[in-house]
Amino acid sequence: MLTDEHKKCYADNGYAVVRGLFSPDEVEFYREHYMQLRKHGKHPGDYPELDLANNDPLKRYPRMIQMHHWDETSMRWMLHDRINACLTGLVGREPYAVQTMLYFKPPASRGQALHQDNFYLKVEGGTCMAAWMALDVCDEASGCLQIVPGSHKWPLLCTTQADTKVSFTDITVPLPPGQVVQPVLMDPGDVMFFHGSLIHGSFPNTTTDRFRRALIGHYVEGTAEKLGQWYRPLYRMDGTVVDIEENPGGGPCGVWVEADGTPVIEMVGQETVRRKHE
Ligand SMILES: O=C(O)CCC(=O)C(=O)O
Repeated sequence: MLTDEHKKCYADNGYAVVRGLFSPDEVEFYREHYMQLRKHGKHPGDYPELDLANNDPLKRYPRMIQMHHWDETSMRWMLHDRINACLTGLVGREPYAVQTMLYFKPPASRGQALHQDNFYLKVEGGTCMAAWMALDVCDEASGCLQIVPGSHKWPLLCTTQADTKVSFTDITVPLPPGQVVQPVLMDPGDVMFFHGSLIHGSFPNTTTDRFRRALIGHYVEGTAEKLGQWYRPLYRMDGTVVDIEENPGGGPCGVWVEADGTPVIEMVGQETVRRKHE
């Protein structure tokens, strides 16, 4: 399942894609399950708020969050043995589980501006990690994930205003001129695992007929000492609850400056505190 190549890619680049971790039948089950949940109406934390009469496709198919608080299928997926084996194999220690999300990303919907997840989760003594499972074909037309390989070695950058015509969230991080942003092409059942400082996001779904659904889990490295205030309960991978000190945030963040003609990050800013993707 997890190879030395995955481990090397995670260490060097901040991500690893495990192909076919879930079977076509399993993926079909999850797709159907979440489409049914979406049809049942509003759920706590939907973003943006559900509005079936709205022209914005994201308002007709809002992202769901923290489904494991009320949906047993989501809890089982978040704590799944295969996900745990990959996360544990990548960093050498079992993580804690903290968040689930389902992106429907219907045709013609906006993406999500580039960001670092640990800006939100505020893990100290380690970082957060994501498991991002494709439920549909994810290509550039449907708005696949976009990443900056190696950016997991950067500190948290100070955020700036995002273009909300192409992103459903309103903050982003600046990149130095010429920085490569790489699409990650994925098939249903592939899972990408990534580090909490990896810069990632997605562009709009420009297709007229394809959803780009993704089931996502967020985790906290087992070494963690602190976690942002909105992320409770925190679970061990056996489903028992664990407590951890609260991180109020507001610490230093990095801005790009030029040193001898080369862009470098200086920690001269101060973080704002935001709940994930609000
Ligand atoms: O699925 C996407 O388009 C973006 C997901 C993302 O950025 C995240 O889960 O933090």
